[in-house]
Amino acid sequence: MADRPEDGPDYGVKLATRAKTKRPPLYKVLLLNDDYTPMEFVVHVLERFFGMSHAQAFELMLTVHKKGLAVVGVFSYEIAETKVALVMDFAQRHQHPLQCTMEKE
Ligand code: TYC
Repeated sequence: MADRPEDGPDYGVKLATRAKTKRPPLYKVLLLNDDYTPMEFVVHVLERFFGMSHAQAFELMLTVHKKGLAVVGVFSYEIAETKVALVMDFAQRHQHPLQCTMEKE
């Protein structure tokens, strides 16, 4: 503030110059390996719910099979939550123990 008496007292409060735009947090959706879910079922899940090609889905399924888990995608909270729910529901309806979870990035 300029030091003109007509401005009143200067309390030294710094005015914000820029609006703070915080990016919303992102969440990783993880697929976990198990010994019972058929490989073809996992490939189908990846194609159906994550828009992967057959080749991409097969490769990621093999990564989960070998390493125990893999990140399937990164999404906003709501989208990640929905994907996890859809996968878990689909697996349950087909009586497979496939597990899908989410984790803050
Ligand atoms: N391990 C399973 C099998 O040998 C295949 C599998 C892959 C299961 C990925 C789950 O997320 C998974 N049939």
